[in-house]
Amino acid sequence: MPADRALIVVDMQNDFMPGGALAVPEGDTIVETINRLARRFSNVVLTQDWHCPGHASFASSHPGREVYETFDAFYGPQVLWPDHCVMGTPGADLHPGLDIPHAGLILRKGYHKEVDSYSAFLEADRKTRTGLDGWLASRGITDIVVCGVATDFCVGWTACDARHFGLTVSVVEEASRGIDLDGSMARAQRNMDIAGVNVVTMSQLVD
Ligand code: VGL
Ligand code: ZN
Repeated sequence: MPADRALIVVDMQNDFMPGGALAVPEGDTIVETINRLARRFSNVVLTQDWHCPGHASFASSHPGREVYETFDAFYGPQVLWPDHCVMGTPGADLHPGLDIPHAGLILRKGYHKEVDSYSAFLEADRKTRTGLDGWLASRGITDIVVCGVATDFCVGWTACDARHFGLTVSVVEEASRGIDLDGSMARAQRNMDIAGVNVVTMSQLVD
């Protein structure tokens, strides 16, 4: 894979795996596929959803509100999730089967208490940058390939925001899995299409 490309592996953490606090169906079935994919890249970024206790995206932080309800946050609608990926807990650890020792960056996001961050580039206020755009730019990386969980939340938002920063973006279908909450999968596919994200299979990626 050329040096101007990077693989972004999104949120492959225990809490998003079957049995975890916010399980993505079949989330664990893509681990080996991602390991295989990562061997084709010299530049790999791993992301971790990384919330402080009492984070605003947790239903438990809003007395009287239920999990999966939408909350009117200061930056717009926010889905209220079960407590998940609390910083420093085993649920926030990367899946133990992930075998990507050459990953150059582990990027954590969502640690500001009042603001969520599905995207690895921009927090939900749509202003605060994580710094990933600069990290990629300073290495001359112009193309990214995105995989992981969840396709309809963190993968999709990361892919769309990358387009905003002028990157060429592909999402690898068989190396990603979604939650599909109230049509979120169809919505994410539409948004990626509008943003110019290529949804590809592994065999379509050229080395
Ligand atoms: C995610 C919901 C809440 C994700 C993170 O990784 O897609 N989804 N936090
Ligand atoms: Zn989260």
